[in-house]
Amino acid sequence: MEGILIKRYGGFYYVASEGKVWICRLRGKFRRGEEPLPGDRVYFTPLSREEGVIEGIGERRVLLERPTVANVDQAVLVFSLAAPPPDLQLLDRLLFLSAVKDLECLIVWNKVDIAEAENLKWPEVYTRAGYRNLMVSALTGEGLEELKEHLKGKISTLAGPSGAGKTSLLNALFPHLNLPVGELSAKLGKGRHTTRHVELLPLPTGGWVADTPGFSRLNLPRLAPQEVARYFKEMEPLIGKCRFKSCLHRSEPGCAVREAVEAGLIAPHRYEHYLDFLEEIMELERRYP
Ligand SMILES: Nc1nc2c(ncn2[C@@H]2O[C@H](COP(=O)(O)OP(=O)(O)OP(=O)(O)O)[C@@H](O)[C@H]2O)c(=O)[nH]1
Ligand SMILES: [Mg+2]
Ligand SMILES: [Zn+2]
Repeated sequence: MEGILIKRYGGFYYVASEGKVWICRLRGKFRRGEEPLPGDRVYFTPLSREEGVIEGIGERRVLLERPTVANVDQAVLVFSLAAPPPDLQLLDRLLFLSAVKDLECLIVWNKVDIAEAENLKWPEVYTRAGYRNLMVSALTGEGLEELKEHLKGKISTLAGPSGAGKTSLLNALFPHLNLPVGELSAKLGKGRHTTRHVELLPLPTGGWVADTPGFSRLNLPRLAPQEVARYFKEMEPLIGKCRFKSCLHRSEPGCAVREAVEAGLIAPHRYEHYLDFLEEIMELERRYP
């Protein structure tokens, strides 16, 4: 039979097929690192009415490492407008990595009900940069109908820091799921890593959404330094417009990217993050040539 792997837990693989979930083990032939991941199509032999053995994996279109999930159509990046305040460096990393993987993104700004005034500008800043944005509240329900529309019929993964409200949003959208939600730590105002496993949940509107554990660190991939700007949506159209073909948009004269920053067309923090990522990627090249 064929199915979709929705969760790995305690050495078992949960496979959805023909409207139910099969608890499977792996056939012994799988090597370390070649095991199926949530989102993979798998082939299995039923052993009873709810158990089976996984025999093989279908072709993998996309593989994300953080969160670890395969074959998603889009990443829904959940950040909160207060408690915890949005970590824009992490957001820009996620946008950058998704662009490298050619994966569609949707930024979801949660907790609009308690948003700090200075954070209300971010959705517009990112819309101007060329990204899709939604402002929502899992608590009041604001923006949730629109979010539901975006999830319909697709395989999506949530991603973002712990405490941003990923699980709360799923509960608010689909109350029958009844997923456990975490408290914020009073001292740090951060989440407590309540969701511990990636799990694909079937949507009543068709499609799947993966709830995932929050994280705060994300490494960059190896890339040529000249490629970095291409994965910032607002910089991409400027490529080739600098005086020098090899421009890295740092302090070269006649740089179209820097001119756009100075003219207020590129948000200063985005340019700062560009410089950070460039430096990090060049450091990788120096260390592991
Ligand atoms: N005021 C307000 N609080 C919210 C909202 N959404 C979530 N919260 C609270 O934020 C806290 C964290 O929510 P979770 O849904 O567990 O966050 P998470 O992103 O799933 O966190 P991890 O599973 O650790 O990655 C909980 O105390 C929620 O009640 C919202 O829209 N408004
Ligand atoms: Mg969670
Ligand atoms: Zn330049």
